[in-house]
Amino acid sequence: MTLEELKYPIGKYNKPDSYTDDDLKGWIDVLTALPSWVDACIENMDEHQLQTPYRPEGWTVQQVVHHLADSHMNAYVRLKLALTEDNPTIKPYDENGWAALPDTQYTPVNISATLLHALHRRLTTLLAHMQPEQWQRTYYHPALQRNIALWEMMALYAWHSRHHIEHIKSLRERNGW
Ligand code: NI
Repeated sequence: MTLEELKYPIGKYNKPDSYTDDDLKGWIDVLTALPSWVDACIENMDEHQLQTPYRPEGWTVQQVVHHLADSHMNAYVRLKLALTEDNPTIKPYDENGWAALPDTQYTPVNISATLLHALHRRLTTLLAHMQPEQWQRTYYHPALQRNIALWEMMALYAWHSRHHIEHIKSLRERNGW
């Protein structure tokens, strides 16, 4: 496998131009399933396996799982800001910096798995009660320098969920774990 294939096992994120109700449902289904996918893909991993990078120079399995929690906590805050303020400017964060902080190193991976269950329960409860017009609400992403609508946000985080799950699954497959 090339480094690019290891890095982007499901391909890079492609911004959709539009969406259907079925697309939305599919993205929300992914976000609903993600915590259980995390449980399944780290099941029975030992300490050595959890500390193995999913690719050369890449994050370890433990860092990937904690990163999903970091990223999706930020996403949840962005969603709530966009639902309650007019096109708020959100705060980007240094994801590699976060992944290098001591909580990522010293917190057992199952803590973030549990966190993701709780977080995604609140996230998907909120999503299930969105009014159709609320999907058009936006936030401004200063690093991307554009507005992101909430429907597109769902496409992005559904991709993000599958992207990182596949990192762990493909590492396990390659190693016969
Ligand atoms: Ni990520």
